[in-house]
Amino acid sequence: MPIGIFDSGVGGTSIWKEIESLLPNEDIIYLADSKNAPYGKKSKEEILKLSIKNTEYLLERGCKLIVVACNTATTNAIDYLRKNYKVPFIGIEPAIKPAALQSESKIVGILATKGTLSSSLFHSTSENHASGIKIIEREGEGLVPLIEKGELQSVELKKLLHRYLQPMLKEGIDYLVLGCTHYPYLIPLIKEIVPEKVKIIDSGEAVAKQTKAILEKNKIVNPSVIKGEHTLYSNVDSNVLKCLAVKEGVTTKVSFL
Ligand code: DGN
Repeated sequence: MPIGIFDSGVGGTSIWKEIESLLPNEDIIYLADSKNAPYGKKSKEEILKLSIKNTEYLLERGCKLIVVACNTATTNAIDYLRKNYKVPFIGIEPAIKPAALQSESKIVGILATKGTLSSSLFHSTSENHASGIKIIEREGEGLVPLIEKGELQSVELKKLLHRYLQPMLKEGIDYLVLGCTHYPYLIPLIKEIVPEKVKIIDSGEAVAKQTKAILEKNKIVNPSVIKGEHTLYSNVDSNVLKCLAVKEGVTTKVSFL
């Protein structure tokens, strides 16, 4: 039985890569709901409806566990999904806690979507795990649509990143948390803007470790020693997914719905 992963587009492939690295024998089905991206500005009801649709698509394909590889969908839908479906769900949250623990300047920047920054889950995590830390929040408006279009080097993208990151640097951040699964694809550009002493962190590795732990706890680890099969579905015919789906040593089938 495969692991299912969904995101509001291609960004969650950053999580798929981490999970494949840690669990190379697992079969994985990834669903990119690019047609409805970005989720960031949609209402809670709309995000919930789309998350249910994505979940049912993956369950129809026999998935044994579902990773909600989208911060926005996690904050808005994971409680409902956990209550209403039998399979385990892994969600993703901005890595505020590790950044707060390691920050020396005690000033941490977070770049995420409006849906994530305004959620109660994000606020409770910040309050519980980052007391005494100044958090500089910034909505990455416009970034997800450009990443969905594959414009990873465009002038517009560079301008937006400058606009969002410069104020954080002025405030003295020493950690930058990427609170959207699309943003790891911006790391090369971000590194051109922020000095080396600013550490950039995302939640991909932590999600992969949590996935492994939950598979083990539920005794649903794939016993096979053969490398897993990977199918990435998208409801938009995009070359971007094909490009982002490339992972060394992994055979991946990309299909459009
Ligand atoms: N990858 C999604 C996330 O992590 O929140 C992007 C949200 C969106 O669609 N804007």
